Amino acid sequence: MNRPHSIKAYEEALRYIPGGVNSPVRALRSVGETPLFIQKAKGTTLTDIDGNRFTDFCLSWGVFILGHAHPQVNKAIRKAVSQGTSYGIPSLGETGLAKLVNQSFPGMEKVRFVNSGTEAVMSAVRLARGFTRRNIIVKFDGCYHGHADHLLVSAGSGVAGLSGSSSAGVPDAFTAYTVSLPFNDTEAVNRLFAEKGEAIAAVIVEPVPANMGVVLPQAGFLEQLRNITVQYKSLLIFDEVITGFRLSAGGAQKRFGLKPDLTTLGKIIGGGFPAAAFGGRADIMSLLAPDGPVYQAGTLSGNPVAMSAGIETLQILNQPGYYENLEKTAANFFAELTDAIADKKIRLNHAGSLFTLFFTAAEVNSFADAKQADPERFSRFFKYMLAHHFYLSPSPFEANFLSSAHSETELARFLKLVKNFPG
Ligand code: KE4
Repeated sequence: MNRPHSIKAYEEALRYIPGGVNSPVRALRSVGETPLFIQKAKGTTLTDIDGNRFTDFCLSWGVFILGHAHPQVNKAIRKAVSQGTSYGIPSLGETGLAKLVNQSFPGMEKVRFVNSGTEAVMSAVRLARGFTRRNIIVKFDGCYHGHADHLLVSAGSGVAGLSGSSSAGVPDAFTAYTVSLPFNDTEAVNRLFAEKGEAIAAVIVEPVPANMGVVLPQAGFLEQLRNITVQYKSLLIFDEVITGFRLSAGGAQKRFGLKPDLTTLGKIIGGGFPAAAFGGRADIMSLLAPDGPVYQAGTLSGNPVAMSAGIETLQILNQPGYYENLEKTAANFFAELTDAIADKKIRLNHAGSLFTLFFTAAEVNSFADAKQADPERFSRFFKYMLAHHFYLSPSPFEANFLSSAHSETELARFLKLVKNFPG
């Protein structure tokens, strides 16, 4: 496949933008490829500036559960844009989207909109510390919660590729109150709380981590996080930036029947625009400025265009049968994918419409397990699929995403390619 325009565009981008990208994982360094430069996207099809078309399984990192450029969402966006794109003054869409979030996530009694998942998590953590007047935050190895200084500790996603899974430029003092434990290690959680429970402000977790690749919570693990945080009067934060509106209309918390104290959302909620949210118990949220002493703000937060895209997206997702249909498609696909990899020493982890193929025969239940998979084989698989016009999430520490726009034909082609993958 010829990509001369992308190659030339990347050379120019490198002159002006670090790594030629505005988010590291897009540089395709972990798969040794030159990034695509996309001209347009519609449904599940990406078209690059060389005219090559790809079936997209990354979907802007999980945003487009409906597929790119959904006509109803685009119509709502066009209408919103015609009325101005930002006011910096309240607009009806903010309350409209907050009500939809509250309907799907009843534990989110109050919601504040921000512009990225990083902002949502950073704000939720500050709120948890303000509410509990404690400092320690517990996270889990391989979970990624955005790039706020204090959370770049043993993080997944693009950080996983850095040495030590942390970041330069973060003073030790900034991570002194962050403790990262192995995911699924209930004993480690119990030991930490026994030792420091009274000083722990919150536990933050991706209820189904997708930033070390998809890893499933083992039976009782999330329930123990809920129980022990109640016992020690710490807060439980579910980072549902990926799982929210994906694992069900009410995210992972509805699927598992658990109620965190705070939840963060992103990606799907913005319908393709920069919008994210944090929210939870009203008594905790009442500490947020202007009501309370915990400050948080944002010029474009609750932007009317993003709100309109989010409202239209959620209204489509709320239509009867949407998730049942997506789950049915996903279940059939994963059953066939399991067959396709049967003798290939590849491990499939999936939840809802999220999935990761780990290039190892071993189970993957933690970041340490995920790091045992073979990156070279992943890289060969990524290139093989790209050569056959499938764009996967370009890192072994990421998830792939099904959407309601993927056709049976596309899924069948994907399966056939996996079955014939030589590596
Ligand atoms: P953003 O700041 O990138 O909007 O969201 C940060 C974030 C927070 N929490 C979770 C669970 C997340 O997955 C993310 C961001 N996800 C990555 C992909 N794994 C974004 C892609 C990128 O970094 O370019």
